[in-house]
Amino acid sequence: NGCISFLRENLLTILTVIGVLSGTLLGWTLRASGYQWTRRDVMYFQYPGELFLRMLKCLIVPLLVSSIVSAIGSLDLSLSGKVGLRAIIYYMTTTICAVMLGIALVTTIKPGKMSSDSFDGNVTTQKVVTKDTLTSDTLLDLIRNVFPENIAQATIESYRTKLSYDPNDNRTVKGHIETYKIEGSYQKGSNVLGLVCFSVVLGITLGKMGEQSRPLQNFFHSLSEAMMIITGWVIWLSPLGVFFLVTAKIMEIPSFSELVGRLGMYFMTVLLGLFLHGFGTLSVLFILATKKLPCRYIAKMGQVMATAFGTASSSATMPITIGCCDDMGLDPRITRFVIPIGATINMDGTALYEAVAAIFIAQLRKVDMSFGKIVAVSVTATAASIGAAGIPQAGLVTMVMVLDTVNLPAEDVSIILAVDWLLDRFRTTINVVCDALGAIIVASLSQGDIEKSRAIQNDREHATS
Ligand code: DAS
Repeated sequence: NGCISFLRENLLTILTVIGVLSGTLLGWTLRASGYQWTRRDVMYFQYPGELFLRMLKCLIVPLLVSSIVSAIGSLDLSLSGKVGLRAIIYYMTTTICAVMLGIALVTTIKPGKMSSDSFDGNVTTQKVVTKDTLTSDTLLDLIRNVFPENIAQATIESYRTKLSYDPNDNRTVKGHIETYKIEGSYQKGSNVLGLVCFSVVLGITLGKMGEQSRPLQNFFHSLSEAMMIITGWVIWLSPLGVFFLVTAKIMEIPSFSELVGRLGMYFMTVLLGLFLHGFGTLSVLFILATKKLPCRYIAKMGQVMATAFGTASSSATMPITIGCCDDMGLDPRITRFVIPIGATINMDGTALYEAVAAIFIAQLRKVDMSFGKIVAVSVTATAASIGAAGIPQAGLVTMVMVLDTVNLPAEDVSIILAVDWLLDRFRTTINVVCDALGAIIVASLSQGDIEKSRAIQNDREHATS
């Protein structure tokens, strides 16, 4: 009956993993059938998965705001300051370690030098954009198939209506990319960052207001609990949701050959980095901070990792990460403070990937990476990971910032795009594991302060009663 209790405890995780695997199998079979699937066919498979993703995304804003406000509001100011400081120190330390590890690996393995002959110079050739292969109206998809400037112009020209750009607009592709990057990140990413800042300030204000803010604190606390209950319902759709998302993605991707061909070494370098960071750096930090082994906790994160891998969105996985930390018995005030902020700004996997990818492209183009340029890549990769939204392939958009730093054309993101859809899943999983381990570390480091603050609160309540 040990096995039965294991199955019962991990039923949803097992079903979600089966969803990912069967989605991969079905997607592969559909591709292998040789039938020319059009964009519309892919959408039929993608749509149920999109619905699941949107359900999770509906939870993000109310859960993020209510969790942070109720968590900080319920902690006394000195405690929330200490918890916040420990969280920020953890985020910066792990992200910088991830970038350093990525740079160490890519400069020793040198995947770009190994692949450069197979790219034989014309490093940015991709298949022709046709009406069906242009997966959506965003310019990012155009980057996926981008050509040298002049042909890209022709492509935009021919799809002006589809891309619904202003006919008098004569910006170059780079100009569009700049706009897309700014508009794109504004629309999708940084407003979550803005919400986090607003929630922290509101939480601090409620904490300062004391009893006067009790009704508002109760409102946000109830809203946070309500969101977690809804998460408990939505989470049961994960197996189906990730099944359709993965099937559609496998059907849609341009090529598998790049996985083992020209980008094979690059792919393995990023994976090795993510693995070493997740099970090396993070584990060492965890043991130093908590004097416990992380494997026991990581074993309980199956559902979180499976959802992160299936959705490739750490923000969409955030409600499930909070639920997982609750199940581990962590103080909800810490998890609702640390996880939402971590899901927004702490993306170790993304930071490592962007550093590796930028230097890989530089190696392909035989651009020598001076020490100064490597430092510049480290700084921008860290900043880009903070700015990246927790949505699928957000790391690709902010990658443009890192390429700019080493004067590489923004269009070069197309070189690594063929394998980005899969690397995105792995780096999102590491992003989420890092957030969850962070909550455990901050909770254990703050244990003493929490007990002290609880004692003070009890004395205060005894005094008033
Ligand atoms: N998919 C992003 C996330 O949700 C990571 C990335 O694109 O790099 O964390």
